[in-house]
Amino acid sequence: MTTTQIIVPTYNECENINQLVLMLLELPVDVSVIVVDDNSPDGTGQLADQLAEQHPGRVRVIHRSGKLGLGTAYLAGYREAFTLQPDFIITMDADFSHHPRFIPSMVEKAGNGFDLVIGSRYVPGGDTPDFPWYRRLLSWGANQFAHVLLGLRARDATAGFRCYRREVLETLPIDSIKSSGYSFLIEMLFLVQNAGYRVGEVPIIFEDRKLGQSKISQQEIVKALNTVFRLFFRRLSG
Ligand SMILES: Nc1nc2c(ncn2[C@@H]2O[C@H](COP(=O)(O)OP(=O)(O)O)[C@@H](O)[C@H]2O)c(=O)[nH]1
Ligand SMILES: [Mg+2]
Repeated sequence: MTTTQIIVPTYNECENINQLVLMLLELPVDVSVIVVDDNSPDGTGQLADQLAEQHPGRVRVIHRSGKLGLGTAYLAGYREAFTLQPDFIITMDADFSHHPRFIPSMVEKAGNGFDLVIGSRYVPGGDTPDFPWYRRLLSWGANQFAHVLLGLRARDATAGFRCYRREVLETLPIDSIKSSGYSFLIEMLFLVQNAGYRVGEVPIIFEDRKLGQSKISQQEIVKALNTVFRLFFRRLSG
């Protein structure tokens, strides 16, 4: 059986973290979990420590001093995962928008020759049932930019629910990525596709979080546009 490390960045997810980690550990795939907590004021980091104590070897926690952003949280998680040499590395939100039930199909596809598998809202079978029209429009617009300006082929270029082949991640110049949040995800996909790796998507139903609050601001969208233009000019200059 293959091994998978799941990276879960957290900031104030005390209502979600316990249930999420327990659900992940019960999946019919060999997974372990790395929580990257940015000193959440609500005590998520302590809850994660308790989970690590209860499940030695299967749950690890990286504590950072304060809210340093999603991009660098992923990077810290990757670095820890590299030391454990799993076959696959998954990233996901802690809020159940990325539901654990989709992980087996993502891992299966990654095992069938795909270097990156995206848990995708925009392939047949995927959906965002809770999105009001303006969020659909915004998300559609962001993907149009990514497709037209950057030539990205994945239908869902901004999704954070991803399964990478570990060897592929290790070859990418990820430490050079400056952007965070949605921008980070677009830049990662840009690197993967341009290195000639194979990208696949499996459908997911993306439900809005029931507990806790979103930490991603509208400002992130503007930053993501910035990133798209920066990468567009990099693409133009070869
Ligand atoms: N470690 C860390 N995690 C973060 C940070 N910002 C957001 N997160 C986590 O990253 C995931 C995505 O954030 P979320 O608020 O759900 O964004 P949204 O899904 O775009 O609304 C969640 O698990 C958050 O707890 C951060 O600065 N540091
Ligand atoms: Mg979320």
